[in-house]
Amino acid sequence: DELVQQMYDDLYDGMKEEIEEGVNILLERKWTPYDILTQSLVGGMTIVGNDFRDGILFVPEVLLAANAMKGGMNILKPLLIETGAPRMGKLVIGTVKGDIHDIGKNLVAMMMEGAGFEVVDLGINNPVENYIDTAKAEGADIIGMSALLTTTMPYMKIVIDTMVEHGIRDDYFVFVGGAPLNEEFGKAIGADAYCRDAAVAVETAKEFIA
Ligand code: B1M
Repeated sequence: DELVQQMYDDLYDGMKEEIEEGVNILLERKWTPYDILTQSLVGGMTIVGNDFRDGILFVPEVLLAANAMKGGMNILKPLLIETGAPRMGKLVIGTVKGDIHDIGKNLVAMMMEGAGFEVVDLGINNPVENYIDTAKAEGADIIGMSALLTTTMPYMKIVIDTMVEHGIRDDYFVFVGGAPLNEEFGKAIGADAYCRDAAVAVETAKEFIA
């Protein structure tokens, strides 16, 4: 698709307005919000990620790309949420301490809301107390943690260990996700589930809550 190719280029170049326009055009063409998210936006960010890894793009450029992506996501958010689904349960989600990546976490939050879950978004760089205190105060069913760095993913274990220490581990389901994680890591740190992507997070939450 020519427009999707163009959007990959625009995302790469951090062109927020063009990305917003592209999203609107795809909506007019009756693409589903989910397909727009996964195919044009996440697809474009994967290209950015590869060139970031390879030293072709640097932090300032990637920040612009992230900002453009968020512009597109903001248009899709109300559409993903407008499902009128019955309330399913409550998720407290945040990116762990030391980590400021929030696009994947935002996507999970968005899709969970779309599926009828109540979502409390803690944002980025969260110490263990943020998860525990908020989950308690909000009466959450699920605690979700996101990490995008190999250096920050071990912090997820600190959160779970602290829950065990406080005798509250079994009060919540703990879901973890983020690009550097895998199934094995999730098991090793004692999470209830590792979620490969936002759609899997929704499916898993439904399984656990139903
Ligand atoms: Co960063 N960064 N970054 N970065 N960045 C990565 C993660 C990296 C893989 C790039 C690379 O080298 N290829 C690399 C990590 C290497 C590693 O640890 N193995 C990296 C690095 C090194 C860094 C810095 C250290 C760079 C530097 O300063 N030298 C720095 C660290 C800052 C910090 O956090 N302390 C840094 C900074 C940044 C920016 C600020 C510039 C920007 C973030 C902007 C923002 O988020 N607002 C950024 C970006 C954008 C990326 C890449 C390019 C894209 C991440 C992204 O948004 N992907 C990324 C490369 C890559 O991942 N390919 C990279 C799209 C998103 C939809 O996918 O987040 O994987 P993802 O989420 C998915 C799933 O993982 C899952 O569902 C989501 C949707 O399907 N999921 C969950 C995620 N969280 C979940 C939680 C759940 C469930 C599922 O809970 C239940």
